[in-house]
Amino acid sequence: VMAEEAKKLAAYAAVDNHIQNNQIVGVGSGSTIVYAVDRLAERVRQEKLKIICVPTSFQARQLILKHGLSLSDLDRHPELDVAIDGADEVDASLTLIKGGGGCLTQEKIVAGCAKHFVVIADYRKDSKALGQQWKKGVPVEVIPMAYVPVSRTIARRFGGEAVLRMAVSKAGPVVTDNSNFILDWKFEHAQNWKEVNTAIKMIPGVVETGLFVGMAERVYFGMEDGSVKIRD
Ligand code: DER
Repeated sequence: VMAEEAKKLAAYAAVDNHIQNNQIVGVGSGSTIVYAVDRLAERVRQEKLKIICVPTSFQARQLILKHGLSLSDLDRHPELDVAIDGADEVDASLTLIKGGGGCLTQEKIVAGCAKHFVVIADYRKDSKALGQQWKKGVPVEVIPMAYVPVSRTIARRFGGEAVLRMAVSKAGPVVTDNSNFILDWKFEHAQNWKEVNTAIKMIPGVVETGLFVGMAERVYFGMEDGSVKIRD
């Protein structure tokens, strides 16, 4: 099957396995999650489920509202039963690169508030080691006034280069839902991702990294043959 169909297979499997009545659900961002919200809305209607959704971006918020699902936030629901989100790449130990869509910060916050964090992805994201499939680097959200020193520090300490993400449909850099910039760190070789995540997070001006280490409980991969592979 094509990648889009594979995304749908993963999304439906995750929603059907993890969503039940009376849940608070974290809704991720990107294109794969669109299929999950479609399925979630269909089940809410058919089974009259009571579900409250907490978004991870303006995009997720729009998805929730478009489907007439109950919209809430972490002020009212700081503990979520489950969060479902996509990923740009998944390695053998379930370390993720996220942030291809620029929503990594709120995604990581919501994932961290969920009892269970479940990832949905097509086969292209299935990797042995970060960087093998995803070539755009690790996104790092930064305070705009700090992007140059942060970029220089990352390159000096960890190699490669951290490039300011420029917008396509707007002049100038991408501005996140949190009014920040994004650096895409094109790393050169495998790292101790747990250590690197912490070290980058500690650089003054860094808001969040797109490295999700030890957070995902399970990944549903939609495969080319139409099957769904689960990695725990
Ligand atoms: O930007 C993000 O973090 C998205 O969740 C990304 O990781 C997955 O986006 P996709 O489902 O469109 O590939």
